Amino acid sequence: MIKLDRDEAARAILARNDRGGYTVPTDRLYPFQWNWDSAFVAMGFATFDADRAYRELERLIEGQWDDGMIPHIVFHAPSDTYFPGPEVWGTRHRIATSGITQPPVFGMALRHVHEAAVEAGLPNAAERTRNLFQAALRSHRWWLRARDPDGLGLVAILHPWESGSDNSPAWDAALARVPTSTTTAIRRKDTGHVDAAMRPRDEDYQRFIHLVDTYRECGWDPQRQWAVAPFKIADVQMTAILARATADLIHLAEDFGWEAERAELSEMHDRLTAGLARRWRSHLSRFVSLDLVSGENVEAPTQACFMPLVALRIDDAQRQAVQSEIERWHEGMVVGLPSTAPFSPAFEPKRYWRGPVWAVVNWLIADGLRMNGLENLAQRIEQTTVRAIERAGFCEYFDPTTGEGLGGDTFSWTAAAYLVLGRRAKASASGARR
Ligand code: 9WN
Repeated sequence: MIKLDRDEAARAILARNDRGGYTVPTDRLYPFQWNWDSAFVAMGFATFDADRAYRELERLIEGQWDDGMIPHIVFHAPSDTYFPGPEVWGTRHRIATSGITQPPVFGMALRHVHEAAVEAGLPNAAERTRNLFQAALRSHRWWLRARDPDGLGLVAILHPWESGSDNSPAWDAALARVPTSTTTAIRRKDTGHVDAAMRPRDEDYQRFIHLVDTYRECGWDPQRQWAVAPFKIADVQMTAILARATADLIHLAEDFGWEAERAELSEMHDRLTAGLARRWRSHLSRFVSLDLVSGENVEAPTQACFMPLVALRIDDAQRQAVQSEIERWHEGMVVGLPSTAPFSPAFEPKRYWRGPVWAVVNWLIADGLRMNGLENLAQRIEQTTVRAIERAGFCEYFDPTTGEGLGGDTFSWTAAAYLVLGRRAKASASGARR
């Protein structure tokens, strides 16, 4: 067998998961195109093939709804290895899609891909960026209209799957109020691919599907869904990613001299960053989401609490607090950042979003730490992520207490994270030697 170097191995995973211009997260377990996975994957492709990076985003946009929403799954081609498939969602887009969305990393990816394409001298980069920019702008308008109708400066999720952190302890209290009854028969496929102990529980799935049934009965109309949603959380992770993506779109609008778009995006950005800034809780050293059904703060210590760093400039006192809090989360861990604080009673080091480390989360958190002058911590997170992948492979996630690779293997976004963070880790190591 020919031995590939790790960058080649990462590129080979992207090639292997390519289904014709879009990339599945991994074979069988996730056989369609997922929204935020594809944004990270596009940035991974941009390290060696800017044309293919654009394709990833263009194929995702084939699923964009007329109202601007970019769905969390685009079902380009049939597969019976995943539940819930298109028949459960019952949406009416030209291509079958799910009816909910996912974190809008898209705008961030677009700026990244655009810059790589310009550097590579790719012909028609400007035109492709312009088309995708308009799609991103439509989706950001959707976010504010559909998911912040009361102008809080925070966007809400109506389903845990939208957060991308499906069974995070952050949702426990809110999800407990969602009934377990479903009109759809639940036929889980995930536990046929991956050990059930590393996945959400059956009860979580009942509630997940109850929410899908509820929104399908609303005909996927955003206003009706907002009115009846039994699960509605103004999420700091989602808002932070949206605000950051908005800043990246502003950057592109400035580059291209699109003044009207720049002004519109700047207004959005001010609204979102003001909303986020109000969610800091100094006694916790973290940002907290807001449960819009109960009116309570979501105080569960999860990775989401640090995500606002990708969008905000925090002050000195906050910087010190974040630094010591993140160091506390690393105590006794082989690899950080755990998705749930190890000192929390909800911490489970192998169960999906209740403890394991996710390479793409670390990518964002390290970006936010660096933006806020916490370079050493950013480097430490990047380097330990890269080392975990080198030891365990391109796994879906990692046990923070042992570094063991878990969940699906040959994972596209882990390969993409390796390509991007591996370069940064090498650059910071050579900077340190100079
Ligand atoms: C539901 C594809 C997706 C990721 C999510 C992750 C997981 C799906 C699932 O897989 O969610 O969307 O069926 O478990 O939680 O972040 O985008 O990799």
